[in-house]
Amino acid sequence: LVWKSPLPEGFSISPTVSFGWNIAGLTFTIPLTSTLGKEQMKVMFVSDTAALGLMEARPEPAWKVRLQVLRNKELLAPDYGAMHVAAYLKSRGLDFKVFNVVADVHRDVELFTEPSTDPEEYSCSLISKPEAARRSREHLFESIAEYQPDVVLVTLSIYNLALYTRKLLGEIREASRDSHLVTGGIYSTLHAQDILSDGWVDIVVRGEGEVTTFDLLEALRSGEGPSGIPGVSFVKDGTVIHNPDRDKVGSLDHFPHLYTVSDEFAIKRRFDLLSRLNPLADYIPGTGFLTSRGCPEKCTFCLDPALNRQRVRFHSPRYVRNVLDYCSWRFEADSFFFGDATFTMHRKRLRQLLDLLEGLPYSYQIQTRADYLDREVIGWLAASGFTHIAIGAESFNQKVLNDSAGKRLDVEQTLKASAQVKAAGMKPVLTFIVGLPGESRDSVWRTVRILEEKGLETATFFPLVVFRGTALYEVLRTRATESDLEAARLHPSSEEFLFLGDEFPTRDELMGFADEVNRAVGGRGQHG
Ligand code: B12
Ligand code: SF4
Repeated sequence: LVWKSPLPEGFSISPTVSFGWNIAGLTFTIPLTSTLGKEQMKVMFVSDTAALGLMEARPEPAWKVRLQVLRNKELLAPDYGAMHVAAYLKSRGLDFKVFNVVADVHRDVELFTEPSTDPEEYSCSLISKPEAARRSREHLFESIAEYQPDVVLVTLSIYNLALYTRKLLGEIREASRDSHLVTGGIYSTLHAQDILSDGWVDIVVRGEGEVTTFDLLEALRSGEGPSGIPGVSFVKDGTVIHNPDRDKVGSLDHFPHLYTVSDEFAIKRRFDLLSRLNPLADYIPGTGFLTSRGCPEKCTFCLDPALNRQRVRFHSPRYVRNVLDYCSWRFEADSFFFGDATFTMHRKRLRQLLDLLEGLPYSYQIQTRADYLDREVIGWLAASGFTHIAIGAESFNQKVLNDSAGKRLDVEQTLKASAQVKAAGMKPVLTFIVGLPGESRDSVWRTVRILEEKGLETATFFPLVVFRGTALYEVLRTRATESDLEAARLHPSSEEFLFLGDEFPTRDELMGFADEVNRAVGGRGQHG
């Protein structure tokens, strides 16, 4: 429930001061800035650009029939990060429009339905046809031409299609020459220099986008420009300037929740389509949410350490209950997914949160680490309706796990926690990486045998892809030449690189082996 009260005419308070609070689960929000004497700007969010990339760049093997569940999810997921930013702008009384370049255009479930049954065939669905991509593209550029925005906000977050999006930004620049073109998201945070050097984008929002974007829009509106705004990068007189980082807010509860912009991002439509298309309701829009941000660990393959610097912040249990109440009111689902890196990390808060789940219609799926799962916590989860516990196991080779993956975890802990999760009647969902430095094929097969022996049947093996910005990318750089790196690029639109080495010298060997192992364990490649 959001209560908004405009301040008296002419009233103005610095936009950086804290503005919202939460009493007994109700979020009260007061816009603290005045627009008096300033012109309103036309602000436009472009959502679904990664989905458009999937349709136009067609990265391998995304359009194989066997990947239809993941693909539909990627096509219909909103830009969650942009939703957080938009929710904050809305709570501060700032107007904007959202153009969902896929979800606004492709509204029928039949478009996404897969007629072909051969898993190795390419999709024959209508959404896979060039005509579908063309319609989304037209919607994007017609919307820009019609709306004539002053500011265009585009998500550039996912490495998998980063080069596609950077190219698309050039086209958006052409179509809206006089607007301020702004990007934000994970890739934007870590590669602002590259994005600005392309010459299309005016300003990059780095890190947590809520307050920075609001302050930036205010500065643009007043004519001040971005130079005084922490957390942005921009070009001045041909030079890229990176302003200092912005401190992250202390309490996440200061932010309104992302589903307060459900209408703008067409969440109900996305939810209806996906819940009809996907048999497993894991992270469907309207049924997913992060109750915390960040992770205290620093695995070498993960971007989280670079983004959150091992700091974890939590929403209060009461805030989480509000989101769940809101979603159960808006979307009729029976399963909810918490995408936190380590959902069970804070024991006391976990207990309080579980106590607040009473009376909700959901069962729950989570991700966490094995070292935050003991018998008592597992018992709590089972008793509170949790069904799937995803654990990043990475490798059952202890040396590889610690030295190559940098994961501070004992294999025995993972095995013990998984067995206890199973014994408590829930499903342990284990994810592994194939191709970590030092791990041989034999060692991976040993992991598979352990899974079989322990009766842990829900496991997926992902080939090691390295994101620029991770510790492992630096290792890759020291041993690979530029041309080796290019050869290891996942596909031409990607900024992910396969970690090719002695054991898996070619892409085909690594990808082929991962497929072989997944077939052996029956893995289906969920999210992540
Ligand atoms: C939900 C989720 C999904 C959903 C939806 C993704 C989506 N479209 O948002 C689904 C299930 C579809 C999904 C799929 C994939 N995901 Co995913 N996913 C997540 C998850 C669990 C939560 C994302 C979230 O809610 N973030 C919360 C917000 C608050 O954080 P944020 O996005 O960084 O946004 C903030 C800032 O970056 C900034 N910002 C963000 N966008 C914008 C835009 C503008 C204009 C501005 C100004 C600012 C701004 O402000 C935001 C608020 O502070 C994260 C893990 C995590 N803990 O974040 C992984 C994660 C984002 N996924 C990841 C990956 C690898 C994938 C896949 C590539 C997996 C695969 N192998 O296919 C696909 C790619 C799909 C796609 N095209 O988007 C990686 C991302 C790595 C990367 N950057 O490339 C993450 C970080 C998990 C991990 N640790 O590896 N994913
Ligand atoms: S892989 Fe998981 S445990 Fe490791 S740093 Fe990333 S989020 Fe944390």
